[in-house]
Amino acid sequence: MLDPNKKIDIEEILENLENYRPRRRGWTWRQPWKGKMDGYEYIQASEPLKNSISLPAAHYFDNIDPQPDLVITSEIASGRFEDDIRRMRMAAWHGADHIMVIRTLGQSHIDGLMEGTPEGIGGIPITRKQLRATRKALDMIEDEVGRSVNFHSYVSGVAGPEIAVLFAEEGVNGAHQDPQYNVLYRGINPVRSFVDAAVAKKIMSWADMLQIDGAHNANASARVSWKIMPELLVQHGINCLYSVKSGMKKENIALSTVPPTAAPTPAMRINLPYAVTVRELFKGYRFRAQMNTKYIESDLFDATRMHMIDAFVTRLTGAHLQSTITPDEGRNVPWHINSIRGIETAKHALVALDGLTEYVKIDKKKINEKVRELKMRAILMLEEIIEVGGYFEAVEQGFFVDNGYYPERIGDGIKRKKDGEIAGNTVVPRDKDYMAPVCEHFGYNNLPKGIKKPCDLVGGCTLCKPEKIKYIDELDETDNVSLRLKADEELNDKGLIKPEVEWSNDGTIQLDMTFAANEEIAEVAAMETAKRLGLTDMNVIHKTVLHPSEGTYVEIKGKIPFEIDTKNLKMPEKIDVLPDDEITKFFKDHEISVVAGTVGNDEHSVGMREILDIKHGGIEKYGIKYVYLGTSVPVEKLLDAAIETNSVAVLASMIITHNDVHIHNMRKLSDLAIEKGARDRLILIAGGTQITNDLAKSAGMDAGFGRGTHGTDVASFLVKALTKKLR
Ligand code: Z97
Repeated sequence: MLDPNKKIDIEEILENLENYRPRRRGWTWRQPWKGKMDGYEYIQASEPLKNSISLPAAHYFDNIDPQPDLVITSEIASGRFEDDIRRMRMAAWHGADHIMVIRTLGQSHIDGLMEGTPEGIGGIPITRKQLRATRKALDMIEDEVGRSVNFHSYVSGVAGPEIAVLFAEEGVNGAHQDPQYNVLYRGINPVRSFVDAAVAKKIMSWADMLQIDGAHNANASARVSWKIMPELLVQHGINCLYSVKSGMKKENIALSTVPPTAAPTPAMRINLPYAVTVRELFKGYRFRAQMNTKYIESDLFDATRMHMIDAFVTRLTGAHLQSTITPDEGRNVPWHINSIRGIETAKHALVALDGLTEYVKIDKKKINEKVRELKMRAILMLEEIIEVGGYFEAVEQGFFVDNGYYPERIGDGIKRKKDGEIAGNTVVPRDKDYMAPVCEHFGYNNLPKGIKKPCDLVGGCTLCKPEKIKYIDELDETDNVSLRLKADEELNDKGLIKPEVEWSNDGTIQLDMTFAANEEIAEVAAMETAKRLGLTDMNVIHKTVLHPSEGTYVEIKGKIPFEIDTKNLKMPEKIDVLPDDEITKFFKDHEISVVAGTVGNDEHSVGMREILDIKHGGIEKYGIKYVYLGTSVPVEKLLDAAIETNSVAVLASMIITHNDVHIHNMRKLSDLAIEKGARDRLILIAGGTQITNDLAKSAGMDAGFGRGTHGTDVASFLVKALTKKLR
């Protein structure tokens, strides 16, 4: 069982890995849940988590963390599974239950299975060791959060069927599989691709995996992605029906739906009719909503805005999974923090839009005209595909990813030859007497009479008898998980730590800065700044022009040339702040008043007022009454007022510090309180930019509060001090 206060132990996961078996097979949806949290009713929710991190504003609402009904996806693929596992744990705590180890390059180019854990293959898990270690870690993580976490990658390339078997054996829960992807984007022979897909889909069906198609890649590849809306419907249709015919359940087939356009176009008027069309045409299938990666640049805020608008479409039209694309897709560098931000955006949007359609409905009459038009365009395209002789002929003629709005065609589509391309010469007809002694095999199989299960002929296959699976450990002596962990261990043993964004202790940080200069100058100036700060391996990762000449914002990433020694870190004193509700309840049960003022010749009243006033969360909001005596109040007056009003505490603000006047005033306050016989019943608190708790206590105060103090800190302290007095 994982301990939330301890890091996940990768060594422990690797231990006895050769004998580990995934404990379940197949995809898991969230358990629907309806109910109230902190008095708020949720309609589109799922079972709450056992351990989680809620949204930033949750502390105003008793720290509730409602989970939306949709599965939330996070793409995590740094290339090192040991690092991915840690991020998966972070993601699961924030609300992701679909972890896709998938990136924009790689696996499809590999023609066979590999062993070991090489990190250089675009960050994808194609080895048994990677898969098994990840699934084992996720089994532990799902116990910790109290919800199933789906593990996902992709079944593509010439090695597709082999990968499908590997995934089925290792308990992978979902995968992208779409023969059109291989054809269009990886130049694999179309016939081979479709034959492989049938075999792979059959295996995926046995493993009860969720399948996501590849239509979104047309969105990302087209020059103007809304123009390919009719084609997207056709692509979805081809993969859906092909999957059903290969033996897959409709409920396990997910369409990869992407809003075809984004602002600055009037996106909603295009995306909404498209979303309605897809859902009408593909009833009974599942919908995976993803942002359009084509339009996600390196700007975090733009990605977030797009995500929110897209989530609105999701809530209006319905979906089963919500993906989270981060600006990293633009930069192609995975960052822990952006994965989490993406998940938080999805969770925030879906929870905030809970039950939206109870009040807001799509005007079907208005939208139907557009929906009908899209359907007609798609049907016409299908008809033309049949006319020219079928899918393969259509691909040869460049029907797909053509930037015309069908039936318009520009002639810039992707063309692939039915008889050519990668692995073009590998397709052979199956012999009449073909026989394979394996289960879940696609197509005809001439089993000897009396044999019901093909693998009975060989004493079981790996699907029926997992003990037959051969586990091969890493073969590469220079690039393997043990070596990578060792480097980390050496640092850990010395108590050293480095910041990270991608891999453990990679030493990378991000800096942002604004220069009052044009883009060219700002970029170079930013790099020079980073260089002078001592960073290495620097890159500009984002720029925003604030004005052509007045200013440019630049984000840089780079590595720091040092480690931090955690043994020598001076930890600040921890101030425990009580939850708001607890403070409010206390002061409801114990009505009190305090006196407050700035002391001596001090006219700085702003800080004090912020601590008192309700507007910025001052102590007033908890029901504490205060008598504010104003500025430059003599110490005597503060004490007399406290006694007269029967107050329990004095809040003395002091900003001026020359000649140590603040220390002098604190002492005076304490001495005089003793003299008046009131010290025992009064809590004396000093505050100001130069005040520390230690300083105040040494000068006779009960507490001191410095820069950054909020009303809640002071109220929290009052609760604790008064509780002690009451005992
Ligand atoms: C997504 N953000 O979530 P390669 N098969 C299909 C694919 O769509 C992909 C691959 C294979 C995206 C993920 C893009 N999708 C990234 C149907 C990739 C992977 O091995 O990298 O060539 O292909 O869908």
